[in-house]
Amino acid sequence: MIIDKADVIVTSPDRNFVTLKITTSDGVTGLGDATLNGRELAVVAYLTEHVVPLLIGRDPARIEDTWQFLYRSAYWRRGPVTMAAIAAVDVALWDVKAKVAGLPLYQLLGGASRTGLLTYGHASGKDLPELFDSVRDHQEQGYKAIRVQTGVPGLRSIYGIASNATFDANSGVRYDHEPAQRGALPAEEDWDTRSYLRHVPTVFEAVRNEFGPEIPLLHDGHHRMTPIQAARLGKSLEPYDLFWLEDVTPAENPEALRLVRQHTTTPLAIGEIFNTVWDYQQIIREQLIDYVRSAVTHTGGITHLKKVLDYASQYQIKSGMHGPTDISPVGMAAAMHLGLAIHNFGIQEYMKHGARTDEVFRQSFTFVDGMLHPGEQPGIGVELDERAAAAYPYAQAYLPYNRLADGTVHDW
Ligand code: CS2
Ligand code: MG
Repeated sequence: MIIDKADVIVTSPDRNFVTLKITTSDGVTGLGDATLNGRELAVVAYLTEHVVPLLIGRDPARIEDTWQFLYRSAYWRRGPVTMAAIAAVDVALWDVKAKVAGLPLYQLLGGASRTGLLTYGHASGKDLPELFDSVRDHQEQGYKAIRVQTGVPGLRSIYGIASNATFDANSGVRYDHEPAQRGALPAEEDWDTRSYLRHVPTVFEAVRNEFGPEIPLLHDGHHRMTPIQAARLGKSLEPYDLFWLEDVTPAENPEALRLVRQHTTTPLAIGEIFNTVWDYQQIIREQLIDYVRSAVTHTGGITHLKKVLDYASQYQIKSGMHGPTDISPVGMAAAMHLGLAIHNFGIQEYMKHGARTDEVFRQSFTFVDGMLHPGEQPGIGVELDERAAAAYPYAQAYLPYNRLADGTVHDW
């Protein structure tokens, strides 16, 4: 059996998705997610122009060898575009291998280490009443753990607030916050860290008073604070016993987390913009994080992310895989198979996709009583309807960016 065909499929049902579909000489197909939000076409070009020609004629069963070949023969290594392209090939080959074996992928990764995957959803509100409604709405959907994002008085629109986002024009259903906005240019948002730092602890106090001490609560600082501001936020949130505080400070400088660790015991999650184990080496070795936030789609696939998580497990650091709407159902399914098999699973992020996305990607994974399960279909359990996909052509979309009051560009 050899790789006969490799197609790069771009579709935009509710948002842009890039999917690699590998077909073998025996007609077995495998899918891999290559969606890089706001830079989708860069990965399309990397795959189409440089990777697909290298795949034709290869033995699809040699996954590790193909990974090493794509990583080392490119000479230029790492980075979001390269690692998303390699991830798509990797997951598609694992999908093929599991289908050939007639098994759900998690069985090839060592079998199930649990009955399902604890999951968190995104509750948000520009004010407390709206936030409380959103928390209740997610509890009614079954979520057992909830991420809380709030508006900040004085700021027009900030990350994570669904009411700032879009309604599904067709179904009228408001699905969670979709940060990438269709259009020729990125939207500019405003930011002020001091008003945010004053406001957020009051919101968590109110949420705990309203919903009690048990419910696991998470928050995303979305890379916006300096190390000492991040340390202050972590400390001020300690009374509210967060499951984790995410991306508190830009992590290009791993030493920044040492200062945060010195001041707070609030658990830290980092890594959704990381792409290889090298991004994690120091912060794992120095025990500076508690959760690895990488997605399979952005970290070289199952082959590489499993190595990151195996390394993390030596330090009792758990997985907290990235699962927003810009990870396609293919990428989500791959994360679930890996999450079910590894020992050091922590929690899985899960933002539900829109109705049109569910039409394009037929999924066998389930979300029951707050727990995800990848299902028992051979492979990863997701199939792509190419006719439906063709009905939704690519639409330029950008993530917003921030400017401070004095006009300075700031992390979004
Ligand atoms: C976020 C994402 O889900 C998260 O934790 O950080 O929504 C992130 O903003 C997007 O994935 C960016 O594409
Ligand atoms: Mg995040």
